[in-house]
Amino acid sequence: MLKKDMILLIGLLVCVKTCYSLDNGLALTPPMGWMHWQRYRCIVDCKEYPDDCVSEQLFKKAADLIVSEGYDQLGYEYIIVDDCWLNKTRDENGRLQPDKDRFPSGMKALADYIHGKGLKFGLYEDFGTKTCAGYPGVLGHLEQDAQQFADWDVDYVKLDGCYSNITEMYDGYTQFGKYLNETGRPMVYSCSWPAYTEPLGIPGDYETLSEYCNLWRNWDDIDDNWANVSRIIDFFAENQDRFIPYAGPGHWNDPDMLIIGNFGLSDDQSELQMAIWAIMAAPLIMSNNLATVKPQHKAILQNKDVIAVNQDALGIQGRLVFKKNKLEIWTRPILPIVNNHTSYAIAFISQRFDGRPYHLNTTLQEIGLNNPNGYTFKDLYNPDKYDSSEVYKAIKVTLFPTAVVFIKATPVDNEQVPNEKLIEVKHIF
Ligand SMILES: *[C@@H]1O[C@H](CO)[C@@H](O)[C@H](O)[C@H]1NC(C)=O
Ligand SMILES: *[C@@H]1O[C@H](CO)[C@@H](O)[C@H](O)[C@H]1NC(C)=O
Ligand SMILES: *[C@@H]1O[C@H](CO)[C@@H](O)[C@H](O)[C@H]1NC(C)=O
Ligand SMILES: *[C@@H]1O[C@H](CO)[C@@H](O)[C@H](O)[C@H]1NC(C)=O
Ligand SMILES: *[C@@H]1O[C@H](CO)[C@@H](O)[C@H](O)[C@H]1NC(C)=O
Ligand SMILES: CC(=O)N[C@H]1CO[C@H](CO)[C@@H](O)[C@@H]1O
Repeated sequence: MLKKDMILLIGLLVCVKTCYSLDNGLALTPPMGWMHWQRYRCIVDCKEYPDDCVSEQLFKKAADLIVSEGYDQLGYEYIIVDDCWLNKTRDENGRLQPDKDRFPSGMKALADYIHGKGLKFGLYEDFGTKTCAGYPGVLGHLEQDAQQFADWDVDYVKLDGCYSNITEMYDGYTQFGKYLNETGRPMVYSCSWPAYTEPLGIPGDYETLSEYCNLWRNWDDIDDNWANVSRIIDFFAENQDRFIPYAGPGHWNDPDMLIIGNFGLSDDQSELQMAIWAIMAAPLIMSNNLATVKPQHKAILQNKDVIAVNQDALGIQGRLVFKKNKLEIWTRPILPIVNNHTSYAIAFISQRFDGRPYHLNTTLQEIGLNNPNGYTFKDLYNPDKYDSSEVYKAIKVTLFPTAVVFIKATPVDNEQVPNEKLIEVKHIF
């Protein structure tokens, strides 16, 4: 079977439930970029915090650093303004206006600056009477605000859900999506709707979300600590059968921002967040100070192999396949396809805190990797670990507390191997 047909077939299998998904041509792979919220919150006092307040300077500096530090070359492209950019009142014509002390040049000028760097511009609003921080929400102005965003050359809209009635969210989120579409300007549409219902025990309407939104926040906000990362991973694992069918090119589950490069995660935990976000086909939206990210954290954020897993064109969200004693195995089917078998990203993670190492071993078949000829391995954080001419049918890894071993397994096609004797099939236990 042609590789192209195989991709299509897998695509169809994945979209059984989502064949009416949003078609604005955007977010065919999970969006990548930078957003201010987790790191900078709602700092509006620019006298006291001139370098950290939510102002046009902050976003211009982020755009500069995305380019000068080479993040743009890896795919990070959206510079997203979260809450606290607005004036507390609309103008005399009912239009949204930015706080003119902190955004004196206006939003169109900021969009132009960001576009001038070859990047894209994201902007926050809220379906409700007010944003979470108390600025004007879009309720009562849906069409006008969608048009305003288009007029400002916005490329990505995050629509939050504070100060709104959850029974009105179905109509609100779908209607705003229609108005965005009617502007004629393609804008990625990020919906926070399920983040307001799931914590109340009300399952998100992922069928509708995938028809109207490019991504949606399934759960609570992330803070800068391991406990939050761990809770999000557990929540997505517990609910994976509900979430995974709706992920695919153009529409993604969003477990929230990458906090790598801040204060709360160890080096191992940073590798782990990046690996699991890659397995989950999650948007890679950093929220950090790009000027002070430590070199080892920058290397994680810029790991090409891990980003390639996240951005894999099959667009299949991976899943938890094994869990015992807080040791877990996650897998995600990815390209290339060899002999009708996909490759896989495999993340072995420990959520334990006791300092001792734990061995985790499995045959590849037990975790769903069925190529009879075996697989070659690449350890994505330790690329020299495996010799690419060796073939494996099983694996054993050593895990330390809250750490990850992240492997790419590529199926071997024996017919293409010139000298079978060169290949040693290994069972490592
Ligand atoms: C907010 O808008 C009001 C009314 O348009 C205006 O008088 C005021 O100067 C604005 N304040 C800021 C900080 O933008
Ligand atoms: C929420 O909206 C529904 C439907 O419009 C309405 O019946 C209900 O009273 C509203 N609840 C609140 C608290 O406003
Ligand atoms: C609007 O929706 C139509 C139908 O899904 C789609 O073909 C078109 O690309 C969308 N346009 C924009 C600007 O999102
Ligand atoms: C993150 O931790 C805070 C407390 O710091 C908590 O309120 C919040 O619910 C947590 N979020 C998640 C996603 O677990
Ligand atoms: C590839 O897989 C498909 C779907 O499982 C199957 O129909 C087809 O016969 C397979 N082709 C080969 C060459 O094994
Ligand atoms: C976690 C795990 O899979 N451990 C297994 C490793 O292999 C030994 C020996 O076959 C098993 O006893 C463990 O259960």
